[in-house]
Amino acid sequence: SIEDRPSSGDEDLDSLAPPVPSVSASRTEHRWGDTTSYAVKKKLQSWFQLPNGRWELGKILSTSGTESVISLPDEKVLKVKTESLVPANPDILDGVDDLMQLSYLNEPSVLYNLQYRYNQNMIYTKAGPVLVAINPFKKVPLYGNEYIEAYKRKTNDNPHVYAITDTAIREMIRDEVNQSIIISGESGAGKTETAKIAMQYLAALGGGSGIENEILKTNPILEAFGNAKTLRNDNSSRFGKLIEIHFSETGKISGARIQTFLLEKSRVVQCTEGERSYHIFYQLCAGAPSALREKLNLKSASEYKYLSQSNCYSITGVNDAEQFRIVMEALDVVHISKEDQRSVFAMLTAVLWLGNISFNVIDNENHVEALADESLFTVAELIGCDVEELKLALSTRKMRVGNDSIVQKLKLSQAIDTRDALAKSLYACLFEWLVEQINKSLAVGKRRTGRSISILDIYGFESFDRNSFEQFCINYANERLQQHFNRHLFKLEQEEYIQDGIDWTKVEFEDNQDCLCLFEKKPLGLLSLLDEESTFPNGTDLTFANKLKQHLKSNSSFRGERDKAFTVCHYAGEVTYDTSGFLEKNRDLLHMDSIQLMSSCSCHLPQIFASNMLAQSGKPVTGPLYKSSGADSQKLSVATKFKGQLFQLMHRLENTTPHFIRCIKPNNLQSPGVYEQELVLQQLRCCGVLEVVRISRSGFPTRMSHQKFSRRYGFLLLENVASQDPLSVSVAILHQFNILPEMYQVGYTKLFFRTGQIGVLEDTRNRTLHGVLRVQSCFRGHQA
Ligand code: AD9
Ligand code: MG
Repeated sequence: SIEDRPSSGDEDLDSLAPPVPSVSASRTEHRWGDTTSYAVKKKLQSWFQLPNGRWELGKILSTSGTESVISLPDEKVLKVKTESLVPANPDILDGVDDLMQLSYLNEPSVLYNLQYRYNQNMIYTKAGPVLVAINPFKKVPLYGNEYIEAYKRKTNDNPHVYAITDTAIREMIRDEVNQSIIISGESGAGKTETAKIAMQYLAALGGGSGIENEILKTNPILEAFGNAKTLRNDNSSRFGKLIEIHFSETGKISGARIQTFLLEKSRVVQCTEGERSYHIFYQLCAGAPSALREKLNLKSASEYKYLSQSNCYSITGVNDAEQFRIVMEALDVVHISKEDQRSVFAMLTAVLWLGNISFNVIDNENHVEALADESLFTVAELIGCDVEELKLALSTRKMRVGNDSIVQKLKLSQAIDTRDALAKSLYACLFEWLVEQINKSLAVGKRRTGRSISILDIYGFESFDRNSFEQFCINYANERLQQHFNRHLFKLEQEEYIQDGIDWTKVEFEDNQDCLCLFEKKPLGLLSLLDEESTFPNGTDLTFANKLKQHLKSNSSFRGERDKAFTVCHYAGEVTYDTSGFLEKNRDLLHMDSIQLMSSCSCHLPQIFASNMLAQSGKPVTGPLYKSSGADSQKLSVATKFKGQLFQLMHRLENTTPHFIRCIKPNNLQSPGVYEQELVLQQLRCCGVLEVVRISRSGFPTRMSHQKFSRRYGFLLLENVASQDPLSVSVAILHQFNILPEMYQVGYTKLFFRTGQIGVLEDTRNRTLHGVLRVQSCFRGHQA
């Protein structure tokens, strides 16, 4: 099949290019001696890095071997080392829409090109096969029906999420292969917005049955329950999401399936100053109608400890009450019954009231008992359990010693942990249940065609001052994704060249296999060691950290740190993790007493949650419920479950044609118009954008089998070649059209072309075909 990646467009620009530089994998381009000397010789514009790190465009006035004199825009004239100059592109290339078109591909030129476009609201730029999207942090006039229509009709060919989504649809139909759109980037870079924009386009093109509206309405619901304001993003997704949109034979949307990954549930009970818990809590408190408030005994957000601890209730520009109405409406659309909706709100309120339950010390051994106050009564009422049982579940633990069952009283910290674990569990189960209900509503009928487009919006790489278990999992997921990206854009591409026997100098790329091994190796990898330590009754975060240091010290991606910390060298940078809380978060235990409490509730949601939990741990509801540890050791650890989910995800993605979008955050202020070079550069580097462009540019992105090529263009040949084999016909075509030898390679089975080469042939073919058709229709006209 033809795999014509986006062409570099204006071919005349090629003549401006210096001699094609040798392919190099170095990240800094200073070492491109040959191109620098070319620029110096021609006295072209050149980039010069100021001591503060900013790149300035200078004009080379004179050069004497190792030293050059340049003039900067502010008229300043500087004498600099010639080797520190980086060639700049001619003005005519300002703001090209594909970085592949840059004559000089180096960091300052790429930064400048993206900034040039960004300043004019052109937030999308191609980097070879990858779409780069820079967050505008403001409304840009690039979306809506008019734009959708233009991309559909191909009258707008500027890079866009719509364009990449359009390609995905076409390739799905043409090749009968499932597609995926993989969106990555740091927190706040715009992944979720980008995913919604892609969904909009799919809905517009594949809509008609009404299911597309349901699919779009899942966004406000999942964002309400799974997003929160963080210091980095007012609407930060705290879960990963893959939405698989199915199409019928006629190209219409027939249904969808959502898979979510690892919700950050610690946020329900604990959240940093200035951040918020999940949006839905504030929306409910602000927007619930009075009848509902009364029924739930719902107060305002500031009255709940879980919400008040971080001292942040509102988000600039967001009306929570209004959002609540939008969510309620969306719940209707995805067929969550009114009764279920009421149960959902009751669970949410129960979680909030749980946080207000406090404890009294009852003996001189510091054992405690839950205070029988409004909080306790309301929780019991909302989940439908006996107040005494709730009190017992929060203040005691039943244990089995031999054949006897004994009751142990809890100390304050144990009681608080038990209470918080119940709150987290209730919320996480609610989230899962909701996704399941949505999936039921969106379910594809029995007539599956198996054709789908999946959109992946997963939390980006995170590196904070203090990094915990959540960042550990998130960054592990990003390593997996990065490998997928590398495999497709570097490895598979080059393997194909080599397999087909073409002349190719291998491009090196930052392989992250070592880091993945550090996580996954058995038995001495981060995940295995974490699981092992989590099952030891005496294991602590400190013993875990020490084990890592003991076993992994020789691994080049690992470094032990003082106390309980360790550092991992990720593809995107080094991150130091503090192991405090790792074991507990990985075990994620909910005591049997709490599960049993939930299964005894008269409300149906807690019952469902309890039986799901028991099913997951493979335990019967009856029978020996208590073990000496009071915990259930058969349950999969969080890290292991997550790893399994990721493997399954990768397996699914491997069977699709991927389309990559890299979102970039231009500043940390969430402000429009601010473009911080260093920040952008660091993101471009960590996802290998320059390398991708380089490989695409020096590679042969268009390829076609000898058969297909000879069939498609053979009729354009002036001499009759009907009797010849496809290879000879192909070669004859190449000669007739004067395709330069450096512009293509003949492989064993395919022809490989540099960007834009096939365009001439396609044009001639179209013109010829059109001519023939016109002649034919004229001829028919005459006959009639
Ligand atoms: V996180 O990893 O979930 O914390 P995301 O998903 O990468 O993050 P998000 O899509 O939520 O970031 O974007 C952050 C904010 O940037 C949005 O709330 C918008 O205010 C803003 N944004 C992002 N993309 C666009 C856009 N195409 N147009 C306008 C945008 N604003
Ligand atoms: Mg997001």
